[in-house]
Amino acid sequence: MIYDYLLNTISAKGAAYLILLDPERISKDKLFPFIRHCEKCGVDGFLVGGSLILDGDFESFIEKVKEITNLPAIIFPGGVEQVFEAADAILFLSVVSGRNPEHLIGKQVLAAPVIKKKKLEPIPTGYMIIESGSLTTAEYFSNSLPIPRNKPDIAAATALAAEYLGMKLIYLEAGSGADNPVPNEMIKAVSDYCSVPVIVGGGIKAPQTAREKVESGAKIIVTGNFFEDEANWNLIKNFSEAVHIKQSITV
Ligand code: 1GP
Repeated sequence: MIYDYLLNTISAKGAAYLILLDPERISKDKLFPFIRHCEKCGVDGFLVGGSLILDGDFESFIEKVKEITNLPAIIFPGGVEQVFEAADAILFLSVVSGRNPEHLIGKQVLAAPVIKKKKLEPIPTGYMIIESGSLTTAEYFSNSLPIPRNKPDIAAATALAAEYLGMKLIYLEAGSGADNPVPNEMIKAVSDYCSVPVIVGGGIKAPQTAREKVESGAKIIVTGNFFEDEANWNLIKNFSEAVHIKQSITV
């Protein structure tokens, strides 16, 4: 089970590091060297998904990822059409920060039978969109208001409600390419207040930032955008060491 793999990784390394692969943003010829490099650098797995798939064939993309690596490929769905059996699991997201019923339960009703049919492991995840500067794709597509970034108490109460509803992960999302990542103070408030692991992603562009998020209580760090520029690949190891707080002494 991938959820157990994540818990074991967190327990062994202090936190887990996942890289987001967006089929629209990485070319097929770069996929192989990128994934191999991630493996060498100690990345713990991949989220696969995107808000919009214009050109790419998502299914063959996931199949390709799984041909290359034994690391988990977890679907991070941008829509109900992004459910494919080649993946190891799927984040079964509910946008609990918003009040849009379509993204709280509507899409989930459509996706659940497909997930069952494809025998994918669903990981129930309370998805919380956090204000991060300018309007993000996640905010726009969810058609809901983000949680104000200076309101850690709202974030903490929302996360606890998600936990009481049975969700097994809380995802604090600043949005891909966000101007500002989720504030440390908010991560601390949420992780002190609830007991399920907290994922933090969006706008993390330096290993030190990733480390601060882990020190504030994040148990899984996600980066995506930053490694779309090949010039940054040499920093993957630094990110990995920064996140794996139990294994590294310096960043
Ligand atoms: C987006 O949290 C992820 O959903 C990753 O964000 O692309 O900004 O790293 P970035």
